[in-house]
Amino acid sequence: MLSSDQRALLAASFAEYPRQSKNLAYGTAGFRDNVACPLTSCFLKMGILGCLRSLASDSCCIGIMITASHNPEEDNGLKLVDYHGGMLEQNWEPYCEELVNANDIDEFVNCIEKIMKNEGVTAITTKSVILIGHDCRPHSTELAYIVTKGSTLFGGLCVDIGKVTTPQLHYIVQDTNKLMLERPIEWLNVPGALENYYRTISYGYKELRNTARSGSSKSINSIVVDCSNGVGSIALTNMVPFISDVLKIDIRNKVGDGKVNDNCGAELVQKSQVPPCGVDKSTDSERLLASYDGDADRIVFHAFVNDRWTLIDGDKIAVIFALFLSQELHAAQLQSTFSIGVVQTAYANGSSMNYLRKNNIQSVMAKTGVKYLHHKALDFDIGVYFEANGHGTVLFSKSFQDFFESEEFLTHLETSEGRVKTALTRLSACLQVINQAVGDAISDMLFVLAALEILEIDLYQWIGLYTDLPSKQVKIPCKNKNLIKCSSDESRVVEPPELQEGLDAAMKTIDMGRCFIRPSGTEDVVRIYAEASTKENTEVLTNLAIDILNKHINS
Ligand code: G16
Repeated sequence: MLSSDQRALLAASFAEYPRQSKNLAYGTAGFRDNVACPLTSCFLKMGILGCLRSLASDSCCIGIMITASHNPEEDNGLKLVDYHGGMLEQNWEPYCEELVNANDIDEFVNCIEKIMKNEGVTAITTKSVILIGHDCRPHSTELAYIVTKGSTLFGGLCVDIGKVTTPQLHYIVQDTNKLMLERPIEWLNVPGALENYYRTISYGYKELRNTARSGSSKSINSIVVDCSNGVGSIALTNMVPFISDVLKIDIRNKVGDGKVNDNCGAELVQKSQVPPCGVDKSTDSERLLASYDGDADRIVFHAFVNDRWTLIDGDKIAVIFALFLSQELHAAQLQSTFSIGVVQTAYANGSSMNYLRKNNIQSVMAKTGVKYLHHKALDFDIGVYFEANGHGTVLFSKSFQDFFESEEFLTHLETSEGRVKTALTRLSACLQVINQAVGDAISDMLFVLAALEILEIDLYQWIGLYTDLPSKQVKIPCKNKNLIKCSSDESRVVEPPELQEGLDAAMKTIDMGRCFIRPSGTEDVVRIYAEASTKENTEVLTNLAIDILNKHINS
């Protein structure tokens, strides 16, 4: 299917960027490794794959984000954004692995031709469109250039939109493809799409706040944000002019202040349960603090209150989202028309699950990884999904969105009064402030602030909604993490069975003990999570789990 000229071009690039020394796996969120791997060949090939995906989806644009997100600055990677704005469809992941791990030019070309045949791409044309975004790692710009090379080699129109957050790229891909159904590709307007991102989200936030009871003493009008020395500081700085009249944002750990994710950011704060550098008990006491990760698709909150530092993780964010949306759905009298549910993972603290249950909010479990949570959230009309690490958003079903865009809704809004009218206005504003494409630290932050204000829940009440069971997470380097296979929601180890038998026996000895082990999909480690009735019990259970892991896998 490929012409001899095309084969010759591919062969030249294959020689210029030799294959990395080891096999790479498409993990929890794309390819990710130390740049010394080297990753250049992988990036070139993903530029080509992006073209194939675009050609297979009627020339819709595809996004490629250069980032290793929460990983150390020395790592890099890429996340592929599919034409609908979500993560790459999972049936394309094996193609990615096959291309990236092709040993020679023949395997490489065969794989391209197989994809073309399977996906109905009859010829390589100039009709593919790729949008590239990148984070602020020192190597990201060069890697973005290599992706561009791969795409242009395949005749693709490749637009490097520069330093953006991962959720901004998802948003722009989603937005652009909606418009491209009606307009030709020449209309592609990246600055306009970015402007639309800031305008829409800030508009929705302000609309929501306008419906809050005025003069509430519970309003949170200022926030300190740790941007993990990452690209989130650029996006947040750009958002400030849109909202500075109602919210004061104090940005810490900006690009250039230090290495990406070094001693700061959502991953450190949530996993190690410590405050980041750049915030201080003496100056930041009793204030709401937030931490983004390196590409700003995660957020957790925290605060120095009553003389101690407290984490407010993704579970507590999910609870506010769910309480607010459920309250408004009922107030709008739409609870029998539209369903609502929350998707969490095995990392969700047991107390958050109990809290949701007590408040009659349905919650279900998914495997770790946004792509899995996203998929389950589609089962609801309002699907809130959140990982404890702060990655999450809300998905609204097509029928929900259609209703709020319909003539019927406008009439209903005009004729309704009082609490029903307010609830309809609020739900409609949620469609603006929430980035439905993917978890977004900026959008999540603004939504949660507005929701807290409307619910009249202050910082102290939010922290006290329920008490987290003491928990601990550790990561253990492992000789071969792939020996471990887990159940579909990753709460149990399936292989080797002795590992789970050991964990079951350990849990029985600990009051309210729960723990699980799973291989990471983004780092070369195995993760252990443990929770129990007390901090001491959690420590004991964690150590038991480490011993069991070492005995069965690392010995
Ligand atoms: C990615 C995924 C998240 C996942 C995290 C850790 O986050 O998008 O869903 O929770 O990796 O995954 P693992 O435990 O498999 O290493 P990010 O923000 O790093 O892209």
